[in-house]
Amino acid sequence: MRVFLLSLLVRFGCGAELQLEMYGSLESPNFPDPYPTDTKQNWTLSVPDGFRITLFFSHFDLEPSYLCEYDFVKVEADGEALAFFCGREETDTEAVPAQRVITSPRNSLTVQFVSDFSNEERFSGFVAHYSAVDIDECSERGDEEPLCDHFCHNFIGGYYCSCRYGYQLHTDNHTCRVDCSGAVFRERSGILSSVNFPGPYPKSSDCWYRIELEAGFRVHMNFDPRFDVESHPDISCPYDHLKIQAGSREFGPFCGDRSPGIIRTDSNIVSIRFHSDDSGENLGWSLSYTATGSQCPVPEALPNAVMVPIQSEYSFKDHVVFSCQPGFLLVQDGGTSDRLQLECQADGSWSGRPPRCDITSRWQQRLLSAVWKSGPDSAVSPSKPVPLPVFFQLTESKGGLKRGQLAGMEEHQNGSEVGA
Ligand SMILES: *[C@@H]1O[C@H](CO)[C@@H](O)[C@H](O)[C@H]1NC(C)=O
Ligand SMILES: *[C@@H]1O[C@H](CO)[C@@H](O)[C@H](O)[C@H]1NC(C)=O
Ligand SMILES: *[C@@H]1O[C@H](CO)[C@@H](O)[C@H](O)[C@H]1NC(C)=O
Ligand SMILES: [Ca+2]
Ligand SMILES: [Ca+2]
Ligand SMILES: [Ca+2]
Repeated sequence: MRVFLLSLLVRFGCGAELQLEMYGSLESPNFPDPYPTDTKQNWTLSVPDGFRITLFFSHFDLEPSYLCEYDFVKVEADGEALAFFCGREETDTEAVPAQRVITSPRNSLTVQFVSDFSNEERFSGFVAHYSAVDIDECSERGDEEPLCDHFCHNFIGGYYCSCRYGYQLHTDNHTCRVDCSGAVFRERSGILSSVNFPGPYPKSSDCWYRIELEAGFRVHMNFDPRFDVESHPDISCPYDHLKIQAGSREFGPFCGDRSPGIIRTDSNIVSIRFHSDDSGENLGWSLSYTATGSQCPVPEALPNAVMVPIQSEYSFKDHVVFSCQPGFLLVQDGGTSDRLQLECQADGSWSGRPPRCDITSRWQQRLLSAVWKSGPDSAVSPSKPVPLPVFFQLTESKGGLKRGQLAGMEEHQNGSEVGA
């Protein structure tokens, strides 16, 4: 007869080898002769990790007794009794194995046999067989959290986990992480969020995001009210957290279900780190950011000049273009031109000085200052006509003098560069 023994070798760190059988059998002492009296014997069965043991009694013949107090067989695993047998047939107070298959929760099992001082009826005892069966780790989890974050694959003697496309198995072999670092946002506005938002974010991941704008901008962030990062009632964000670093300022850690709302940083560079641990199903966070530039002073209205655009405030990167009213000449730094563009710079100053609009000929300048000497009211009021040559120049502004022109006339009157 061919005996086919399947066994696995399990290596231990110290080098010793323990042979773990995949199946086997056990018998009561002296079987098939009657078992001895006053006997206690234990069998410890073990199979490789990843398996459990099934035990089946093919023969069972013990002395019956009330609640099996004389002779008995007890099956235990991990300190818990799985079966307690005696007798020849099932009664109210005695249990026999019959066709029952006993299954251990894990890879070991002990069978204990005890006989008392007598075996007068020559009970023959028992024969039992055991074998290793695979544990289906993927489907036998009950209410516990699944072993694998995404996919679980059972095989004989073990199981392994895998992840959805775009994720990597963490070195814990169970959770699925993402490579979510290194994104740099260089636009003046944008949206950042945790991966999958508003779906559960990946576990075991560290995500770094950076907003990098030119110096001169300040980043403002506005968090979506939907905010859900795993938290703890007593300890500050021990599991998952969001931290923001902006220049020398730090914001966070943030976790829980209250959105951080609006965060105004003074920095043009912001880094955001989001850490998640290996469990939990939380929905994450999202934020939109905008940037405002350094503010430049509103340029003063210049005499006879037109400035576009007119805004209540000017910030970094904004432009203004100056040109002069007809009949006036744009002068800057000794030269003349049609128009001049100034830019609001990173440090909140303009890229140059505003130009000057000089009247084109000398006699016109004289007339203008002569008119001015009769008093400012006469110049602004359309009901009091001013001498023709000057009025001719000023009608271009359609319906009277603008503030800038009025101020300009003052300057012309006492300004050293024009000379009366
Ligand atoms: C057999 O195991 C049981 C517990 O499982 C223990 O109480 C008993 O002392 C053991 N008997 C022998 C003979 O090792
Ligand atoms: C994960 O699996 C690899 C190969 O299957 C193994 O070498 C490693 O020890 C495992 N890591 C853990 C933490 O179980
Ligand atoms: C010109 O007049 C204005 C107000 O009328 C005055 O503020 C300014 O200092 C004067 N400039 C000169 C150079 O006198
Ligand atoms: Ca007995
Ligand atoms: Ca398995
Ligand atoms: Ca978590």
